[in-house]
Amino acid sequence: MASSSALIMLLVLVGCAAAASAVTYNVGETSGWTTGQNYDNWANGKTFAVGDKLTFNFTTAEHTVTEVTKSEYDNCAAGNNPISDTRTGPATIDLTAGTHYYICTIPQHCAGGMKLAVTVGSGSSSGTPPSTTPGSGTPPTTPSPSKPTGGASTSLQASAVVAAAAGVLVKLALF
Ligand SMILES: *[C@@H]1O[C@H](CO)[C@@H](O)[C@H](O)[C@H]1NC(C)=O
Ligand SMILES: [Cu+2]
Repeated sequence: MASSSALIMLLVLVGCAAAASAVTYNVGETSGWTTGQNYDNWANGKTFAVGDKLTFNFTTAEHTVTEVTKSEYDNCAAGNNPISDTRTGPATIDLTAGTHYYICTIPQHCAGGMKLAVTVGSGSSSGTPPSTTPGSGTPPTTPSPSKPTGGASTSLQASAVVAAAAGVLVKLALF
């Protein structure tokens, strides 16, 4: 039964590739969500995609993760109706498309560094997608597995793995 164990291996590999495409970010890394940090520096250079998650590591009652508007973020002042207000830590938040502004509403904490803005791309890549509109121009039969553009390459690699796995499965079935 060599073919069935090979098949299981393939399924595991495909599963890992799919799981690897969504990322959970630990905000502030080992420092967690606390005062005295610079979360702009932490977020700098990271690409956030829909489906990724942010984990804010903090002790309940010591901090909050409160999503606010840009002006509230800029002024470090949450209104009475924040977009969301998470008071239990650690907190994991699913990222949706758009720019999200998080602050801590404990007095002086936002001014003390507890503010984070993240911009989440609408899909596979960060910011404005380049020229990868499906169905336009390029012939659809040739997959291009190595596009060197940020987050897009992850999903392209994942689909390349899936395509390769499908090909091997067909070969196994023919044995
Ligand atoms: C969260 O913070 C606690 C206390 O500082 C620490 O022990 C724990 O390792 C942190 N967890 C992560 C995932 O960083
Ligand atoms: Cu705080």
